[in-house]
Amino acid sequence: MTAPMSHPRYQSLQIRERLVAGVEAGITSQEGLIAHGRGEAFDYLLGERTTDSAMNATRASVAMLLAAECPVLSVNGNVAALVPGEIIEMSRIIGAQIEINLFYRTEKRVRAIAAHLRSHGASASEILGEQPDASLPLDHARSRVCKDGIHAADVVLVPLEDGDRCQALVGMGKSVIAIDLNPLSRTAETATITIVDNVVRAIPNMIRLARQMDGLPEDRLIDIVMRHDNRKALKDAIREIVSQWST
Ligand code: PTJ
Repeated sequence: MTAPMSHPRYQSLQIRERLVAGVEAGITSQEGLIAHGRGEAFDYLLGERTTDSAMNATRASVAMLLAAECPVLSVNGNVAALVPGEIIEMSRIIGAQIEINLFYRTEKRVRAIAAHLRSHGASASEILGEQPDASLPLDHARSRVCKDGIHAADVVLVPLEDGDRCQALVGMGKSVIAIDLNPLSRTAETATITIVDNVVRAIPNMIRLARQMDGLPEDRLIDIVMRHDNRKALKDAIREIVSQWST
């Protein structure tokens, strides 16, 4: 079914359809649909907009990625279905690797995601994750990473994360940027910077800011990162939800 453009929830229905198509194409897990439903509920509470605190976190994240020596963008089944072209575009502006890393890992789904990213213009060498050769201290499939990718990264972007891997990456001394609509999640609290926004808005915002900020001196980028306080940003996000519904 294709939602009519006149439908008041057209955008939201379109996103759902992209994820359902992702499941049908073997890219997104069925569990990904459930995770999306949870995200939708928080997005509704946020007013389905990028809040001021999310934009501040986005700016700090872009500064962190631009200042990084070895940045990696982690891709799962939801991200591949929702923002495949945008992830590739951002990786090129930032100079980051893309690595497929799945919670519900099957080799078939990893291959389908890699082929999907290639069909959106990525070259084979831009996509890591098909042949993991290193591991994170985790007892599930997300432990399987690439030596030259997530394992070596100093900054990892983890959209739609589970708290475990976020904790493991931070424990390894890496800076972690999470994109998570739930400001109360373990991931949101554990990440170095959390962007409380929908990936379909956050990644295009990151691309726009990366274009503007590319070329800023390193000390300026580091200053932007240092002035960001994740705990305060999460409190601001909760305040923005409350004020959205209390007027
Ligand atoms: O493709 P796989 O196998 O790696 O599986 C991916 C999922 C997302 C299924 C897996 O990581 C998972 O189970 O995630 P969780 O633990 O359900 O967490 C997903 C988080 O992402 C929740 O806090 C949601 O609120 C949030 N979320 C869902 N959709 C979006 C989102 N955040 C930003 N943008 C979204 N579109």
